Amino acid sequence: MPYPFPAPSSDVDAFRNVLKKSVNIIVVAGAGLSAGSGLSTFRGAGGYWRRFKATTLATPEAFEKNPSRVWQFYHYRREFALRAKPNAAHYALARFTSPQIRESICAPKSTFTVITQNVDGISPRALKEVTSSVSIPEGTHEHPHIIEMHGRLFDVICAKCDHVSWNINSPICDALAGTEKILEAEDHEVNIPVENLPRCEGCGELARPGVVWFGETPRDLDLIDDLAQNADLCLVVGTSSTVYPAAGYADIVRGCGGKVAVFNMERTSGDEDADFLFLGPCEETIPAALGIAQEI
Ligand code: BJW
Ligand code: ZN
Repeated sequence: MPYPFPAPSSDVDAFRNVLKKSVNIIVVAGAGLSAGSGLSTFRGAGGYWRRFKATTLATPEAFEKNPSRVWQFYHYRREFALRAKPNAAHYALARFTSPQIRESICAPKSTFTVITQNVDGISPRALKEVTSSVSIPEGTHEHPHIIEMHGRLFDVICAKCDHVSWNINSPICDALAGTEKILEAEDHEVNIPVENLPRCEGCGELARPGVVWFGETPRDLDLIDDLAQNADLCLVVGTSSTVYPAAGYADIVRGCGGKVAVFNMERTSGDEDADFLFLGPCEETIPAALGIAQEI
């Protein structure tokens, strides 16, 4: 046997045999899950907005320095996400949430949780859509079907009093209207006064997007740790596995004796340790590996 582990397999039948024995299954998803819906990823060629690296705008410091620019970035992404449609990978994962569908594919009484780093709200939307055709029990606070660990684009949080409101208005405020069409240089940058940016519904102070920036604590970490420690299979879908703590969940699963399957367009950090590696667009590889046809 090669040292330290054999190379990951891309054998779908072998993967299905593992699924058949799996009781607690988690997915750790990233921007690549929504790439097939037309959304940009964070790293690589697509990871720029105007001339800025997306990751440099996803920080509390960037917001403090230039809330107008950061709000324009998030307004652009809100507008895009609102109009984007779930792709075949979102739908396959949503359908897999149905215990009836898993019954013939996984071990009896299996559980399935999608832990997504994405803030675009497309996975919850796909889940809502498929519940009209497949039976899915309501998720609960303790056992949600989807955990949006980096927050949600459509939550707006007060930067002062922490009041949270769900807001899908398009545009979110008059001053941001049309700025999503400005795509290039700094010359065209509109500087919106803070009083015209989104404000807290409660206290009227400046509000911010309800997402988790670098240096902030992701949501539901205790719940996710529990899920990872008890998982016997982890599907790592469309993430570069470079941002922690999400990048560490596959290791936790493996450390507790579970298996890991990576679905990505390209080789990513740590995938050599995975049991399975399915290279290609996840909107093709996920439905194929799970054996779930798109029926929506
Ligand atoms: C396809 C595809 C297709 C394309 N099909 N595939 C060591 C340990 C712990 C923490 C740290 C550490 N070192 C540093 C830290 C801190 C930091 C960190 O990890 N930094 C790294 C850069 C090193 N982490 C944090 O600050 C986090 N907080 C934290 O650690 O708090 C402390 C704490 C921890 C634990 C307990 C208690 C306290 C917070 C991280 C927040 C990240 N925020 C962002 C922005 C969110 C809002 C927004 O969307 O704007 O999250 S940054 C950005 O990166 C975003 C993403 O969710 C995240 C991950 O990116 P993702 O999804 O992987 O995207 P890409 O672009 O990198 O990859 C896409 C992949 O898809 C590629 O591989 C493509 O090939 C692939 N792909 N098309 C399949 N069709
Ligand atoms: Zn407030």
